[in-house]
Amino acid sequence: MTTMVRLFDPLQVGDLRIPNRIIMAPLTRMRSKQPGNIPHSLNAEYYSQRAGAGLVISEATQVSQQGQGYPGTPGIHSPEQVTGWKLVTDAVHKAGGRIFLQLWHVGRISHSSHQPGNALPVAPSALPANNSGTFTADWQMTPILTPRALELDEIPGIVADFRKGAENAKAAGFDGVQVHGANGYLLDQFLQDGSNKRTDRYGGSVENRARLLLEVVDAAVEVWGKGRVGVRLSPYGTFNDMNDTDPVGLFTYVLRQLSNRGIAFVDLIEPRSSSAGMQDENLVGRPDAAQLFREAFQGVLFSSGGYSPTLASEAVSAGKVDATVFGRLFIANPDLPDRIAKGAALNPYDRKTFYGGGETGYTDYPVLSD
Ligand code: 8OZ
Repeated sequence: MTTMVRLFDPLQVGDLRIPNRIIMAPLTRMRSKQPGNIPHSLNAEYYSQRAGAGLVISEATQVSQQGQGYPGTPGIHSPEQVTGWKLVTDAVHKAGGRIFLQLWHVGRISHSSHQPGNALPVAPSALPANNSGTFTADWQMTPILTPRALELDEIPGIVADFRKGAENAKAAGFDGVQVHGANGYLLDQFLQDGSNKRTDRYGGSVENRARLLLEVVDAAVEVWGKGRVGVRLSPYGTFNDMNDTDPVGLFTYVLRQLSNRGIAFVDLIEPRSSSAGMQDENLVGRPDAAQLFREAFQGVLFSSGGYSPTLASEAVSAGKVDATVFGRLFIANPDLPDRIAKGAALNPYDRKTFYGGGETGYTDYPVLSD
């Protein structure tokens, strides 16, 4: 006899028991307080409105100034940022929620205007992403720069920045951390052979290309314990000019390694929606990541990528994934789990207000009880 799992069945995610399988995606909104990229009360209000999620994952948060690539994204490397994030975690906890911080380094997806000393962005290899452009610190679109390849002796410093970010996240009252290994940022740039042409122990074989991600995960686990660390990956993702000659071989290896570590969860972004809101979802005929990789990872599997409530409920009840991650629908529906439970209509999202600005399109979406 089998019982159908539902979106509203609780789930054990590492050390946490979460009340539903409707996860709030990490969502870049570029609304931290300036100068200093500091979370503030507006951000606390936004996150607390969404505390009904089984788990809230914070927006991508740079672990160092070098790790920033867009204006207004928050950091987790200064004391002021830690104090600012405390407002957010307190507000989410007061509203009954749970929140992980997403640890981020953009690598080559940056511009010298964000970098300490106006330096070049860093990457595994001196290869620019073939992107249409990038934002300077004062929101000007500008051509992307050719990054500087990290020296071998700089890599321990990158791991140390992630470790410090994990420690700061603890001081800021988060419930855990998610390592951002997806979407063409630094850790993904090391993973995939389109962007990693190194010939040292961080390039070449799959084992070598996965080394940096795994070192960062191990550092996060040392700080938090394996039950409070998650990882996000985007196999077959093409956002930020990513490509690899053997995604199945690469990500099967990475997922087996993560499986052996017994971390809290992995979130796989489905390739049908590889591009974080920059392009439209549902590219037909793309591979099915949950199906391809479920076997390689024995732990809790989250799945992201243009889910409707119906598709999410089907994926969970079929046992294909353990929980589903919602981005755009959570932007527009602070009470998304409540609406799904009641079968209520969903507010449409307004793409124009995704990035930057103030409360408009951020904290002013209506809830059912309004
Ligand atoms: C959209 C705009 C800027 C950054 C990602 C952190 O794709 C992002 C991002 C998304 O993971």
